[in-house]
Amino acid sequence: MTRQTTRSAPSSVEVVTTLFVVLAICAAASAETSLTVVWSTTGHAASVQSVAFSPDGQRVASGGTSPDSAVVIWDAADGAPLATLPGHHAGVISVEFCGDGAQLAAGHVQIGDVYPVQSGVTYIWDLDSETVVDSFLGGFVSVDAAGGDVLSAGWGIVRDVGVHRVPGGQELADIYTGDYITAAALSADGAIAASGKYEGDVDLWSVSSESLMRTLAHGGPVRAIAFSPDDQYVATAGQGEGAVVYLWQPGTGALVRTLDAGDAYISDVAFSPDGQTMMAAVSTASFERRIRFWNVADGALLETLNPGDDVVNSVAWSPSAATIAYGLSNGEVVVARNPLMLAGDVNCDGLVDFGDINPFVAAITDEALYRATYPNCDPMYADVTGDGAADFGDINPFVALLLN
Ligand SMILES: [Ca+2]
Ligand SMILES: [Ca+2]
Repeated sequence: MTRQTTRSAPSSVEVVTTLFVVLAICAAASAETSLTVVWSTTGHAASVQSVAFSPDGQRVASGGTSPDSAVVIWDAADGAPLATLPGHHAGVISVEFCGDGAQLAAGHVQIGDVYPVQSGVTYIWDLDSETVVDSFLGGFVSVDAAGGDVLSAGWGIVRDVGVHRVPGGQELADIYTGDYITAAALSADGAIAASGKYEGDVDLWSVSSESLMRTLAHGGPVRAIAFSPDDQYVATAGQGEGAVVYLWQPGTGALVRTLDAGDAYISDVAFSPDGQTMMAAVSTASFERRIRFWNVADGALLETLNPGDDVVNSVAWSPSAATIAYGLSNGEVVVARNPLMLAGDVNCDGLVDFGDINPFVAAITDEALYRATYPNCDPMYADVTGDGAADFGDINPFVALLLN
């Protein structure tokens, strides 16, 4: 009897093992997805500190630092500049659309005339007339889900958190925090204002009673705060000890989980419109710039994009989640595809196949019918070309996807 030393047919265990190795290699290879840029433009003379989509997804606003210190409004589909709102003071640090998208809140840094002290001021622009209709103390802005309540907080000597209703400017809260504020956010329902400190804690304030609800023990300087669309979570992120995204329950102050990729610092965080995905602009431990995506429910890192060498200061989701926008330290504004979105999967079952033909036809011909039939999907999944429009130009590329 000879010992069998030759390897003939692999056992099922070996096949399964090999398959797992191949899958693992594929998973590792897909961990950094190639970036699909829809458009990019150098619209600012200096660093873009903030970007935001309008509620209808048709416009993108960006705010730049000195010397232009301007807000530019772009066509979200192709990056055509629609308006430039002239600069004020030493730069724009924060922009959000408000008032159903008819207005824009822009937080500025201003330097005193007599003493060179910095403070923050927020201007409310009417976008039709391109005029300033209101102004509030504070440079970090955040808007509730309805778009009517505007938080403005902090910067320099301003240690206040204010909440005002637009249009009209009615004051809902004016809270003196006593702290050097480095980030702020308003909950989706407008009931809670969050302010982050350089020292590391994040305070949650009741807007109605103007009182401190609780303090979240975020470690290290806070650079970004965001509430999930259902206010189930508040995310805090920053640098130092806290170069991770913390997810807290605002109601109890409990730390639910942390999203950690070993990064050096995080510039910005944004929940996807459905609240299921967290996007963050990060610098890695070797100071490479990345945009990361995590699954909120279990903290799994889903995707990483490499946007180049310039710092990503700000990230934003389009309302449909088909695209993202980001602003760079070199003055560029970029709109790119959401890497988690499978173009052509128009019925959102995770596959691009013949089952997508009918929803594709509906998406490009009858959007109302499409939305009624697929309420949890989005017609932008039919935008196979990635030009921001789901239309007849997508037919041939969609057919090619089906046949390949
Ligand atoms: Ca499908
Ligand atoms: Ca298209």
